[in-house]
Amino acid sequence: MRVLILGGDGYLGWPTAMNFAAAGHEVTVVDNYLRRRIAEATDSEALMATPSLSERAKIYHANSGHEISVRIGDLCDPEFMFDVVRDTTPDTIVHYAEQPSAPYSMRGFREARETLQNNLDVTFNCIWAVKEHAPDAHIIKLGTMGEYGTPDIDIEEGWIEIEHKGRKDTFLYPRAAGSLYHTTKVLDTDLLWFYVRTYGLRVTDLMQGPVYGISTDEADLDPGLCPNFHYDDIFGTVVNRFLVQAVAGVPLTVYGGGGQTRGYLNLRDTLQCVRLAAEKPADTGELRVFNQLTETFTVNELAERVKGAGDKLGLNVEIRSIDNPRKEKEEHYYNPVYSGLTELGLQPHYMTDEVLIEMLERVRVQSHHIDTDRIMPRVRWNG
Ligand code: USQ
Repeated sequence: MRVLILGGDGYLGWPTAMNFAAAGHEVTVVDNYLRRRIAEATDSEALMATPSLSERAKIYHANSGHEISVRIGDLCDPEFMFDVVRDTTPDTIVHYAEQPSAPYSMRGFREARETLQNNLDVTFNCIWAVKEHAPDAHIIKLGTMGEYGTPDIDIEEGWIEIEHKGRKDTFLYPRAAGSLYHTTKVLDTDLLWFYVRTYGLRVTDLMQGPVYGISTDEADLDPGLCPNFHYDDIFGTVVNRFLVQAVAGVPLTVYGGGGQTRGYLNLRDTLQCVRLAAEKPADTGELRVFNQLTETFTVNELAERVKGAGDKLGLNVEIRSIDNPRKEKEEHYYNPVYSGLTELGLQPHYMTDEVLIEMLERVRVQSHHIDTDRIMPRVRWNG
């Protein structure tokens, strides 16, 4: 397949690109380094410095023999998006090209507007580029479990049948996101659904939970191929943050009561899910939705697991609840369905003690790079 990866510089975009190339697909990555610029502007750089995309493509080629083509540019510019799609004639487009941080999107008016505009412009331009120049291409869009929020009923896989006054119909599952970032993903889904039913596009929308991990088969070939691993309050997701905090001797930052439950997955499983979705695409005129997670935990359970693994390494990990900077339920029902990707062939890597210990050891090697000033939350939802 010819695979176009939008947002190829990201935590998930770069490992995905290498994984598709390793499987023999023809891969092009596109990015404008938006996340790098925001990270620099907010003092939120990743734990290990990552080379530019073209340098990483060279390192990967030297280590594997596989080529990855790189295009640098802003996909919010429709002409650039159209050129890229015309030039690459993709079979599959993996769309990660969004401002990915919930806290950044809640930092103030400028950041909220930047998130809204960037995320919706890229999705809109992608839809039109496909419609005009590659109508048979399969769009794989990274959505989020956060689109659903935390309703007091089971979360279905994208769609729900509703019976109302004796009649029935099927609708997108109701959404109630908890940040402006997550809301942009709800709006993306609505845009995609409109164009799927109007123009017969083929789309898979992956509702992903928080991802953790550093290792993939390809990333482990060379230190320069490592994903950008964030532990700061802006870009770091909770598991990766807890791993770094455990190594740095900072008490694990449980926000509020810690009963918040989410669906987690290992970075290796993100790669599997995206590959499975690409290799078994949605039909023409189908918006296929998968809930992309492999297990659910409360924040308190996560903290206990990281503490358990850290203590085995002699780290003497502490856990401390701090005032929750977000507006979210700290105790709630959470029961999502997530069978679709397993039916496609997903073989989960669960969060075992062994997996946690291996990640802690990887972080420990980089402990001299940890800046503990980047750990406490700086953005408040009601700020
Ligand atoms: N949390 C803590 N302590 C921390 C950091 C986070 O208790 O130090 C809590 C948060 O309050 C939240 C949960 O952990 O309840 C998850 O937070 P997170 O920062 O790991 O994830 P979030 O900001 O919700 O977003 C992340 C990704 C996003 C993805 C989403 C899936 O950044 O791209 O869409 O996870 S989900 O959380 O299911 O919406």
